[in-house]
Amino acid sequence: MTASPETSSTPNPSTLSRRALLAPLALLAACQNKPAEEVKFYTVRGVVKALQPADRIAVVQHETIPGFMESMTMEFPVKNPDEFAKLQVGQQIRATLCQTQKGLDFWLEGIVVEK
Ligand SMILES: [Cu+2]
Repeated sequence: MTASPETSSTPNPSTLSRRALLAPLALLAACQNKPAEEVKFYTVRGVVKALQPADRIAVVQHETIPGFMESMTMEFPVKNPDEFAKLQVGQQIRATLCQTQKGLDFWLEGIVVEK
């Protein structure tokens, strides 16, 4: 028995710090990946009326969202920069509205341009 106790059990410090950095990004990546009890999902259809790139907000005139909201025009954050970049005023879109259980945070993702 001459195995060194150092080799297998000592965590690599650089691996640990990388994990610490990546974990929050992974949580933001997609609401579908969050635990089911934390986020509610709704399908939203509507027309993009305005875009606010500084805050990555899309103003959308949306249809009724059953169980959540009547039709209205309102601001939706779009967390994913790539998705926001594809939006244009006048587009008819369909998207998933993700809302944290406490209702303090909501955003659109999985945006599909229908027209
Ligand atoms: Cu609304």
